[in-house]
Amino acid sequence: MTILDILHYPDARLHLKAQNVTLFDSKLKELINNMANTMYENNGIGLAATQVNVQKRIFIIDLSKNDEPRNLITFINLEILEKSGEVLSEEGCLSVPGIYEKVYRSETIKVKFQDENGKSHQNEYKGLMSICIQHENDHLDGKVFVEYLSNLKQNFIKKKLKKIFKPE
Ligand code: GNR
Ligand code: NI
Repeated sequence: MTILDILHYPDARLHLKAQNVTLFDSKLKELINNMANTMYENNGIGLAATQVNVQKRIFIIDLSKNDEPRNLITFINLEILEKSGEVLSEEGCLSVPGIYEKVYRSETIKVKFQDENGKSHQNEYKGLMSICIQHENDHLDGKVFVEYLSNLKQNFIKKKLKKIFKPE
């Protein structure tokens, strides 16, 4: 069981753009397995490959409650086909620990993606799943949710996190 290191904002590697997955092999499954262990260990509901310093278009989400069986969903090469509506959503991020801020997201999204076996799916999502998919897909484009906030707030958050994660 491998727990991967999570990059913390403002790490420049969080702003790299991820590339499509072309090979659906056992190495991919191992990466997804390690990402899942890392997400569960840190009590996250989602994790994007960018956050563990892998620039591939992979993210995972599990919205199951603590008293429910796990329900991991793997999204590979996701594309947003249609968006509609707007909602204010309070978000947190494992790469921005301790910070919770409201940002605007599309309410409903229609997406296509592949699963860990390369099989294609098309689906419409609303609610927390829609918000989480947009948050994770942003990571793959090199975007962290705090970039939707004012520069003043971003600078405050940078200062605060630099203090916490100061190299010894
Ligand atoms: O654990 C997480 N919670 C969360 C809450 C509201 C909106 C998005 C998220 S995703 C986040 C995990 C994470 O950082 N994924 O990239
Ligand atoms: Ni995040």
